[in-house]
Amino acid sequence: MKIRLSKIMKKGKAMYLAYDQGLEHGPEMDFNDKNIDPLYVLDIAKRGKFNGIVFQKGIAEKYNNEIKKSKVPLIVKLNGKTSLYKGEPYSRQLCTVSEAKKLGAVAVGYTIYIGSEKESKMMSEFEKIEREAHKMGLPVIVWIYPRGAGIEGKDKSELMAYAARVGLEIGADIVKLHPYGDLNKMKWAVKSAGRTKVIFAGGEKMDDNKFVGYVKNVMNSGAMGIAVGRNVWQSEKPIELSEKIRGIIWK
Ligand code: FBP
Repeated sequence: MKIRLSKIMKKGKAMYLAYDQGLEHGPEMDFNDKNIDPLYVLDIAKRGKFNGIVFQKGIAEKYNNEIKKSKVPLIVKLNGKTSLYKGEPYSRQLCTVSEAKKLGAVAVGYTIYIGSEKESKMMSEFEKIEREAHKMGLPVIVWIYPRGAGIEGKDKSELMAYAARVGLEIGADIVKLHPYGDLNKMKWAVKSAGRTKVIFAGGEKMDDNKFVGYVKNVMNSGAMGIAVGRNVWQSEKPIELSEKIRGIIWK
């Protein structure tokens, strides 16, 4: 079956709005009175013309009518963990591909912590997800974050390229990376991903103008775009910022 990447990108580029931080970090760390409401963030995704919004299944289900009405493409994140979890990083599967599809997802996401002692468990969950999603024509986005015992003492930008390559090797359509190092290191990571497309994460909130500069760097690396969360929905002017980001991605 043909993988329908066109539903979550435009002219080979994309910007996604990530909103799974409520699970990953908790409300105290990332949210204020406005952005604690999923509908506030969905509205940013719509007005900011994002190519997809990333929700865990609970939000995708409880706010399903509004998501459908918004017409923002839904990407359901299939695994996750809280910030309270201790031990070797492991992000357990919480939703199946068919559940995500029933909720209206046009793509699914999954996190793998390469270097973790539990890496092979995540690889094995991913392998089943990838097969099932591709059978249904759904693209698979994999967040690959090097973490855990295996990465101690290793160079972070080399690990970024490794993460990118793993994305290609395991059959991901899009790999999401945390950026490390200068533009050349980011270019090398994009090259390492071959025909798997690369998006970079946004990271902790920085000044809006600084973030615009960061997005320029991301696009100069050859990446297809970004999957940003906090930098947009924590901004005082999220729509204005989204417009600026759009201007860079599709310049
Ligand atoms: P941000 O743009 O807010 O950094 O979001 C990107 C993201 O990958 C989210 O999807 C996820 O919740 C978060 O970062 C995980 O961050 P970390 O594991 O580094 O705490």
